[in-house]
Amino acid sequence: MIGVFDSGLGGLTVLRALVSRFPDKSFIYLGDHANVPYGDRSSAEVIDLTRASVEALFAEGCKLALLGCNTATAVAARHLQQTWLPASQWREHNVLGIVAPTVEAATQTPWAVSAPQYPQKYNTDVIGVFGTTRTISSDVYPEEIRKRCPKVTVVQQVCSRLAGAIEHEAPEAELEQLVEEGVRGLLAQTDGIPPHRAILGCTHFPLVEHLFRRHLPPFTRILSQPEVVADSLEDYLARHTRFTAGDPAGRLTLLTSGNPDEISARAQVFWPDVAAFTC
Ligand code: DGN
Repeated sequence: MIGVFDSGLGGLTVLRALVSRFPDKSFIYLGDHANVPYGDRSSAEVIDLTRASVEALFAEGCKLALLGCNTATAVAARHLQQTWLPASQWREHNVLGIVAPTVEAATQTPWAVSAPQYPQKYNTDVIGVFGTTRTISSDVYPEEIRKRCPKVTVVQQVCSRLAGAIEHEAPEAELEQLVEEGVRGLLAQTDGIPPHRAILGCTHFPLVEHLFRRHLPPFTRILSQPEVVADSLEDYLARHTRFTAGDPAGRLTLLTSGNPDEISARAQVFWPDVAAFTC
């Protein structure tokens, strides 16, 4: 079984893409709703909470845990993979993050300098990254992007309240205001030059992608992190069959550290037929 983890509901955007890409695989999702949001927590807290959730997924029978959370990936993935896992009872298991595949996709295709829809006057390589405070302050996106494309300009923007507002079902107008503030903040750093492509570097943000679309110029390409992660996992599973060998086919279990009834109701936006979360 493949475990997918997020601080809350955001990772369901990733899970939805995975379930549709791998209908025969079985997934257990764990949302740490008792502790969401993670974005403004200290690194030590994010590491501890992420490790506890990964252990819970392993204890449920997952051999692979995917951090469907940029904050957890930015802060905890390397520690879990390189320090904690090898010294733990789970050393045959693995933890995957979602930043590397996102960076790979964002830097893969030829630069928009040659894209006809991109106005010549903005002929500069710019990638915009929107994320939580912790993800942005980790600098993981600019560092990883520059390793692959040293000449690219990476502009980052914290959208500190957005994930929490999405999680707690804030009204659309409030969400739009937060998105608009984020886009304005990003453009203010580039003298108004819009990014060629934008990374919604928080798995909650695809739930308001339409609002980012509304406030970003039409020629800015918004990267779909859930699809990119599904592509990357497909490649990984083809090379590492042992993580899913012998699994039951097509099961989906949703777990939460929060209130199962409340979360179940929200998850039905994604899967109307998924009955309930278990704690
Ligand atoms: N969805 C998470 C992310 O991708 O960063 C975290 C949201 C949060 O807990 N603030």
